[in-house]
Amino acid sequence: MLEEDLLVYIDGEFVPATQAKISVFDHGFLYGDGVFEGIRAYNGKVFKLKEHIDRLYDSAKAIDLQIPISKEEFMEIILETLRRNKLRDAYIRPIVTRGIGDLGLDPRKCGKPSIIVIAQPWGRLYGDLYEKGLKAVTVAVRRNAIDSLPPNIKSLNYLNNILAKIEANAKGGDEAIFLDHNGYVSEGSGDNIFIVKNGEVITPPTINNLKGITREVVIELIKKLGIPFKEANISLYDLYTADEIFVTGTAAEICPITWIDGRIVGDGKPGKITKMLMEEFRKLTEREGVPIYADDDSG
Ligand code: PXG
Repeated sequence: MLEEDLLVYIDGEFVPATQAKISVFDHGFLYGDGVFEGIRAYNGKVFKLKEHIDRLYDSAKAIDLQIPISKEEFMEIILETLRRNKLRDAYIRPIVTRGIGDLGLDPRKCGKPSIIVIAQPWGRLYGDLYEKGLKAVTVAVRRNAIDSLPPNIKSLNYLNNILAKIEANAKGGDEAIFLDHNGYVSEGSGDNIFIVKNGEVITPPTINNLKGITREVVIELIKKLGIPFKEANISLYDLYTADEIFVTGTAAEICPITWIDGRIVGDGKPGKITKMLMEEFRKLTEREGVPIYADDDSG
């Protein structure tokens, strides 16, 4: 559903959402050849803007795509897109595509990359499941191998994740949990995963998953609160015997998992450490970020 009066940034112009279009010859469309980010604005401030822009440029570098503007210019375009749409709380989707080419794969034949920024109002991704917890299912489809399509690249090709989501939907789950090709837990279809066991929080290293910005923020919070923490490989056994499980992501924020593959997690309710982190995260997002409006004195 398109928001009729929403303005979308495309290559230097702000166009109404209904007219925001790119060429069918853009390799972003033909091959998923491009990169993107998902960013949130809370209370008139963009949360972790620089970190998201740094990751966008790293994703682009990894696929040998040169973004034709500076990071500073990109951040200003994001802020201006929010201003044009008079948004204070929003989900922001910057996209960089390879640009218009021919029907061959070769990216060298593409012209200039296209830069798109969509910003729209946003509620809670999982609705009332933040109180109840998600039902999660591990899926048969494995996370992209690190030596074929590294999961660290936030590319426009999300079919691996969509296949996982289709499988989770079919199995009656709210979210899919990926294993990697070695059988280690990787991440959710659009979020990173954490477990709590005997008071210690554990998350997999980012070799087999996206280096989540929310994941980083949550690790900082855990350390600040003095909660024991380690990065370690996680197995199915670890998932099934965890006291608490939660996922983290820009869209998902922090969301508890209370059911996995038919097993009840802990006592079936969001755990104590998960709830504490959810509260601290909420306070942080209200407080921190790059102000959108110059005369904003609310924060
Ligand atoms: N893993 C994957 C595969 C992701 O796509 C995350 C982890 C969390 O990263 P951040 O930096 O956001 O903490 C993501 C990002 C959606 C949706 O609709 C979610 C993402 C991207 C695009 C859409 O749920 N998550």
